[in-house]
Amino acid sequence: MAYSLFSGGKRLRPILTLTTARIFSSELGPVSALACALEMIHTYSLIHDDLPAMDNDTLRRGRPTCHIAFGTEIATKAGIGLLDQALKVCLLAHERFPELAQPMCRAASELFHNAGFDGMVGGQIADIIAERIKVGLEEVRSIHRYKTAAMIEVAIVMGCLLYTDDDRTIQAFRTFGQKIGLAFQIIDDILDILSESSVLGKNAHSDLERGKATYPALVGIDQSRHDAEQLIEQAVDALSDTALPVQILVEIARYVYNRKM
Ligand code: GRG
Repeated sequence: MAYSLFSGGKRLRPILTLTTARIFSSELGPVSALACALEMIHTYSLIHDDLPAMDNDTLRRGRPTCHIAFGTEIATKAGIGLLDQALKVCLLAHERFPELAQPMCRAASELFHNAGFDGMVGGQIADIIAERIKVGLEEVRSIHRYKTAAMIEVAIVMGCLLYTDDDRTIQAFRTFGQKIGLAFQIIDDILDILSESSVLGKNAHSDLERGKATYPALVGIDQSRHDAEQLIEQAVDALSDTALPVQILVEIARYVYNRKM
């Protein structure tokens, strides 16, 4: 669990949670617990995604994948252990900050909702099925939405739920998260084609080797870049009505588009 959790990674999701929270407050203790839980769930998903029965990858975050380092049995348990730990961190934080019990509960339940069958796990199952049948762009977009964007969306939404219950504000941040989440996966698919394992810290060209119907495989790299850029602009637009100091989030959105790993 520690090997994978502390082996680096961009920490994009917890950074999004904390950056969003800082727009509303300088008191980040309670939301930090949620950000850590999110990164634990994300790390478990990477461990399981790399397993021989899944993508069978050997490199992750610049190091041998968890099952290469410890074997499939231990890696499987490490993933489940991180998911358990995420729940424990949320429950302990809930106990430690009783004055925030209600919004913490709402944030944690949205986290586990988006991580589960109605989010990341469901998207991963759709992705597995899509490898066995022919799928088009709409299906690929839907897979991206559940498999990847759901966790990025909840990263942002958790960052505001503890500080506001204004539905319009929450919806603006939610839209921002959904849009950059979709752009993130399109860019990920482009990097899988154009980049190298040594830069990515994970196995490059794996989608090509598996013959996966990715976004660039269906519409080409230029169109994919264009669509990702449009999603980033739509994300930035969604925040523009909030009249909040969102500049750092806007910069992170641009990073999602320009990232090299
Ligand atoms: C068997 C149903 C089933 C699930 C297996 C849920 C799951 C495990 C995997 C989730 C799917 C997944 C790995 C989505 C990909 C999202 C993605 C592009 C991850 C890489 O995120 P980065 O680039 O990684 O932020 P770092 O290492 O920087 O944190």
